[in-house]
Amino acid sequence: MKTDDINELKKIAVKCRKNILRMIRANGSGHLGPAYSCIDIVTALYFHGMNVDPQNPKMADRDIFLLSAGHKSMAQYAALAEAGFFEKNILDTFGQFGSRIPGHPDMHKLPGIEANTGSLGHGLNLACGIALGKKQDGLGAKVFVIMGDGELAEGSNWEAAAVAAHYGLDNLAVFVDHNGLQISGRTKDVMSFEPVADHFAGFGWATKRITGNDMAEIVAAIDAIPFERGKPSLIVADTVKGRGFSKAENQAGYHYWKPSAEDMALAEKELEDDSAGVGK
Ligand SMILES: Cc1ncc(C[n+]2csc(CCOP(=O)(O)OP(=O)(O)O)c2C)c(N)n1
Ligand SMILES: [Mg+2]
Repeated sequence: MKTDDINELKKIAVKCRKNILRMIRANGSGHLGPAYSCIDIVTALYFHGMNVDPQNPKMADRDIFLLSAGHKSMAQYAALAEAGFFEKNILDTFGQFGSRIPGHPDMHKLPGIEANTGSLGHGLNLACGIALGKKQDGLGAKVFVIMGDGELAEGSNWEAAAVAAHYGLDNLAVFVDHNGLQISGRTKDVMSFEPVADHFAGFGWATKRITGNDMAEIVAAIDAIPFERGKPSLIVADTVKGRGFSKAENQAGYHYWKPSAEDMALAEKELEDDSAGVGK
């Protein structure tokens, strides 16, 4: 399941985007922009970076992934399904009453989900506790988090940023999905936390900035973790919200998408013929 091959990872990211469209088709709507924005990072984590086993999702020395921005859930479900954590026909139940893949991730419903997220501003705090515990048990596991850039407006994140540095959690790595948009517009207009890397560095984190839809750059960043011994790692991942569907790219209006039949067909076609270029 794991690969170092960048082209192979790009192809898997296309399959994951197809899984996302499958969920939206089944449910009639979903967070397309947020899921597409981070799916290249999620793909690289599950298929290159993380020590996880779909056959043994609770293995003691596994790496931990927390999707702090839980509204991006389809990205994680897409990768978990592609990796074999659950049967793909479950994708067709997305968002429906009683589904194992509800709108926001639920650790009690699906193997591979480590925490319930969706209320923004909690994932990093949970991750700090888990990373501290993992350090103490000496198994060498890493903890990975994906946050949104709009999510940084939650003050709880900054307490966690201080805690992670204070305890020297160099087994913790955070990707900020830096797409410049949140639910209702540009992060710089709604609530700005720029420059993101400098704020985390001020608390004592080691930081890198990458293009977050560029598979080679994502893989290089993952391979460099921890960036400095004794410090948590922060990756500002410059992404395009909606990357992979031309109409949605960099559009706040596609944060939550209820597609017409024509638009869904167009989004599917762009993946099929790869006119969006995400597999190239
Ligand atoms: C505590 C909390 N407040 C508000 C929301 C509603 N909400 C859902 S997504 C979102 C915007 C998130 O923007 P960002 O973190 O930039 O993620 P993106 O959509 O760009 O992936 C908001 C405000 C929430 N889920 N939790
Ligand atoms: Mg954002």
